Amino acid sequence: MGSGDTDYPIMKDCEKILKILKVKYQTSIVSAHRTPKRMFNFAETAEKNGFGVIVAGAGGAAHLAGMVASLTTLPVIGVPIESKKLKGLDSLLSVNQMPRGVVVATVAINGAFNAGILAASIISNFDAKVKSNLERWRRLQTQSIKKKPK
Ligand code: RP5
Repeated sequence: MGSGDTDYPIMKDCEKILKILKVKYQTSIVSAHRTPKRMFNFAETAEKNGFGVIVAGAGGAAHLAGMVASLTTLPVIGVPIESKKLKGLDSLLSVNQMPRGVVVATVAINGAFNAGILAASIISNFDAKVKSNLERWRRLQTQSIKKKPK
């Protein structure tokens, strides 16, 4: 995620679902603007270091996800973090409006939980345990929906 104080409280939601689905993860601050060399190094070595998916959360002029995507062929999921002045519309467009040929799969503003689900879904293509965890979680979610309001 980026270096803003707003980022981790939101990205914790991603950690939450990854824990539930038992997907191994690492959380780091990799600021596109303030630590560009760290970002470059992280993205370039991510595949070699065993990452299967990268979830990148940033807000405002949110270049992190797009720049990471430009440096790796791993799937990159962008989480636009809500900003104060424009309520995250700036973040959403920065993350989502990628040029043809470099892709960021973008979730909703503050959609870190769904980013975790999507990451798990990608991992489940080559990890049977994660697949069954995800299927079970989806079943439980369906069962938890009431037929009528109370
Ligand atoms: C903050 O600026 C946001 O939270 C966002 O993640 C950040 C982007 O700046 P860098 O971390 O790339 O410096 O407002």
